Amino acid sequence: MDKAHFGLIGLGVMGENLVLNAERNGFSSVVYNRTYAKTEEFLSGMGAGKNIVGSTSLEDFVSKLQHPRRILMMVKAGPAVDAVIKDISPYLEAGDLLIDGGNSEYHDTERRVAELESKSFGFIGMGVSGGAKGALEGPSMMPGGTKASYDAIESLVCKMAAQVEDGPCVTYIGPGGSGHFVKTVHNGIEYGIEQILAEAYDLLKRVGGLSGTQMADIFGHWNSTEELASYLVEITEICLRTKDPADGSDLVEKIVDQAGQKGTGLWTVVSALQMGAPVPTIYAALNGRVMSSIKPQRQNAEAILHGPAVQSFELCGNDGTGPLMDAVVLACMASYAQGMELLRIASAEHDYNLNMPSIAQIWKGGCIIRARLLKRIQDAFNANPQLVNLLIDPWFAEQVNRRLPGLAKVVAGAAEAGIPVPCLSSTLDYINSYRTARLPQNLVQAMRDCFGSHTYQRVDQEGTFHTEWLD
Ligand code: NBP
Repeated sequence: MDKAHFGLIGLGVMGENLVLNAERNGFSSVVYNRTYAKTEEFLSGMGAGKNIVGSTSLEDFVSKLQHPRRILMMVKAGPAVDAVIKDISPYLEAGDLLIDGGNSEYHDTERRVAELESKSFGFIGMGVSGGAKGALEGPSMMPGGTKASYDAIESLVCKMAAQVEDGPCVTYIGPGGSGHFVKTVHNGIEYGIEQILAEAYDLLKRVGGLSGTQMADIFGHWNSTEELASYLVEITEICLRTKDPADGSDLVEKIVDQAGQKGTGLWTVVSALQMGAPVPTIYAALNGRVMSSIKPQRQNAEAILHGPAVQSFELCGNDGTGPLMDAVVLACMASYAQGMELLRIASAEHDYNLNMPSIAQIWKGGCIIRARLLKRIQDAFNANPQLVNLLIDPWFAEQVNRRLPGLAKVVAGAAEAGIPVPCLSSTLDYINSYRTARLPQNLVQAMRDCFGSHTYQRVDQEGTFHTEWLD
């Protein structure tokens, strides 16, 4: 057999679908998995009859690839990536290229790019989003590393990616760990939107008294609007409509209310705090998952700590319009705005030179946060590449000004009904803070100077001041 165009290491759910995608697009492939039984299972199952061969060792794998080799690693993020790099390196030659397609922490990618490029191997850290189906049919991909390394994989990734009206959902993101950083922030935005939709569901169920099917109808209406049409709203409708085959009741009500996480939401929030970027909606979503995980404590506290009885208030009509839609729209917009602002700040800090319209473009298809709104985000950054916050773009500002009263009504109603809405209430505080020219931190500065002589600036005089407050 001729040597293969493309190699894949790691036949997990993402790897097996990505190699099928590459093969469908004309790239003959060779696969390697640490546990060989999985390779055999794949080649006799999903990979049967395809232009894909297996390999029994990394040496065998490398020998079956055309030079320069293009190798995609889809293994668990963390030490497994370093282990594969170490084990495969003795067989690689100058010009060969490794791509880490897992959810690696971006500092790890910075280190690996520097190490591998110094040995004349190319290294790309590439975020991949879209789950198993996206990996097979066309994901959104966020590759970072040197431009020369990206050029060597451009034809491959452009064919594999989801396609939207203005091109494939992949582009060169920037140097070092920028691809994995952008994927991390993508996931942070995803955390936000998932929690926002869960809060809407909670209100529709507990305040509105709606059944799963009735709630699904509302989400269906939302999915037909420019502001909310998105993959996550679409699957929320599906989840709420799905019945338990055992008794025909709403399946979602049988699921334990504890949400897991693998790190990218946490990394988004930690990076944002370190870089001074406000991401309160995303942080509230992360904290929502943490709160969900302490279920035994919550069960115990329910009997001890009392709140108001749930009372009805206006949410939305049968067509989905109303204060709750306003609240959900603004919170989703805030998640994107916060994520984009974090990218802007990180780009300056790390010299990533991120192209904001291009990032919005590659998120329009294939990925989990794909949404019609991304066209508006792309337009906003095209109109003003220096835009510091999406919410002050004219189209978004009109949305904020029109929908803010609805968001406030929902947060107030939820507070009076004793129902937690962390993402919605954080969004309200975020917008109210952002549109307030004078915040009360003047008093914080006074206290800091009072107890610690930290000094302060005055609004009416230049310079740095200290007062002996306690005399
Ligand atoms: P997993 O994250 O479950 O990883 C499974 C693969 O890693 C298997 O092939 C396994 O080999 C291999 N592996 C491990 Br674990 N330790 C290894 C080591 N020390 N050396 C060599 N191989 C090792 O698979 P996945 O869900 O397909 O995800 C792959 C990557 O893509 C992850 O970073 C994930 O975060 C990311 N991602 C996943 C999704 C998703 O929807 N699942 C979406 C986007 C990105 P074995 O068979 O021998 O154990």
